[in-house]
Amino acid sequence: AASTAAQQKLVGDRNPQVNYRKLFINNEFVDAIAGNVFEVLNPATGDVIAEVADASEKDVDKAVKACKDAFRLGSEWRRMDPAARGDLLYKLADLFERDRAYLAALETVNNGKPFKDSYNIDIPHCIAVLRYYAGWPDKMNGKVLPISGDFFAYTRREPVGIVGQIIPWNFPLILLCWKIGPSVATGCTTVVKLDEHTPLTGLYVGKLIQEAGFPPGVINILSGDGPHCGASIVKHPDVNKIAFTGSTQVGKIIGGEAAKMVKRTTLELGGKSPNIVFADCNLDTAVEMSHFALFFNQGQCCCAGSRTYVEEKIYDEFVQRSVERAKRRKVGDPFDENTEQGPQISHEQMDKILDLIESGRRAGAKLLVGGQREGDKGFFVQPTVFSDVRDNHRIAREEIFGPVMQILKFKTIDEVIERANDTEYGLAASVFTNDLDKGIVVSNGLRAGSVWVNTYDNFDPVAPFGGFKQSGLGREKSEYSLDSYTEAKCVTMKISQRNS
Ligand code: TXE
Repeated sequence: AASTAAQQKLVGDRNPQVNYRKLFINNEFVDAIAGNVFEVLNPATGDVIAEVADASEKDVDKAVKACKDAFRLGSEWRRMDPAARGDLLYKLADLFERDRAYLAALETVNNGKPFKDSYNIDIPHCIAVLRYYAGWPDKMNGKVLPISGDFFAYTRREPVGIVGQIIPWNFPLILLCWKIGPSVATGCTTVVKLDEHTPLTGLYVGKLIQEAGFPPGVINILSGDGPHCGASIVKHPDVNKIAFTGSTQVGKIIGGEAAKMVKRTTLELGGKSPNIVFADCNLDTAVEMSHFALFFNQGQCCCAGSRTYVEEKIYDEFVQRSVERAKRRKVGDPFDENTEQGPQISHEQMDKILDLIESGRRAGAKLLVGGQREGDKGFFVQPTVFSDVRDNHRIAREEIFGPVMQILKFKTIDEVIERANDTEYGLAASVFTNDLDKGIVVSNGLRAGSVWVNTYDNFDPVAPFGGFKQSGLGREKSEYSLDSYTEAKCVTMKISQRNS
């Protein structure tokens, strides 16, 4: 019976009901003021799943007004005990746990990622992140400062205020939790914009927020596009901070706009992360983890290990084994429990990937497996591996965001560190070696925010995540994330006499 129960867990509902299609403002579901809607697709079939409200500037105004009211001095939210804010996050995490199968099914229908990943990776990670942040509100201590003279001085860590959060489609729920977690923990109020491809789970979270008992206006959730809805949030004069995850191109526009009003900004952008495999590694582990580093989530990870540098001595064998592994990768119906790879998010993304594959072929890289669209329904791309890739090929410089692996050859440590760092990005990197010294020296030499040694994609909530260089600004998760959601206020008081 136990094993039957375990098996049943992995059967996801292919037709989860979509009950929440409206904007979540002030704890209510409302239509967009202009009455507009847009279609949401299932990327595995290309079929329309639902029509959802399309927020525009007026709806953003309404949501920001709700944030502002919730943040007023003396409001329920401002008066709430810090520990009680934590309790709300614990409650929300419990509701994610209760609805795990439903949330996972809805995420898979809308995003295309395998149900077993949504169920075993995405939703448990969301729960862990919410619980991590739930523990913070009553631990955000200020300091008493040993100031000179007859004064008494202390600092307070106050909420930055109204936060606008814009998220992409590759991890719709995870990135929502990465953003609302610190916002709630620090006592901010938030307007979130979901990605136009994947708004369904985020709108459902509105219902969970209502159920958890958050005061109205603390978290508002909008579905809408980038240029109208997203841009209006960024430009809104009452929004104090912007947190964005998405392309480097849009990140630069948002960073520029925000800077005009001196808004705080955190940006989580693109990457072209190097994965360095030394000859002294455990080859089985290195092949499997390098495969995972690139192909996980259909290759749609900002930190994908998309430049695999392999030491000359093991290059041929590594290439051969990686090709065999890619050939075994199961592509198809995301609800089939053997499926490892579902569709890309959209026709547009699929075309971008196929175009980059073509550029690799034309540039002279060796295409060893894949290279084509898979089938003619949905947006599937074959697992693809290139060897003989050169540093100047487009496929070695641009973010592909798809299931396309580039394997490059290197000889020495100094050479590989220099080549690994020769990029405008700096999000993640990894090293495979059994030589401790090499592991540390290379990790310290890499200009990237996360370096994994003999592993990849470790996303513990306790660990910070963010980019060097054009991969971003600031850090998410971990205690480092709290700085960007708080202002340090220093209160200095004249007293009659200070003693030691
Ligand atoms: O991203 P966009 P797209 C990369 C990846 C992918 C490429 C394009 O390489 O192929 O970006 O994807 C909102 N003001 N990443 O076009 O446009 C938009 O509505 C305010 C990496 O989907 O950056 C969505 O909510 N907001 C990335 C979000 O920005 C705007 C994940 C991301 O969309 C806006 C996704 C504007 N002017 C794509 N324009 C990662 N770092 O993981 C768009 N948006």
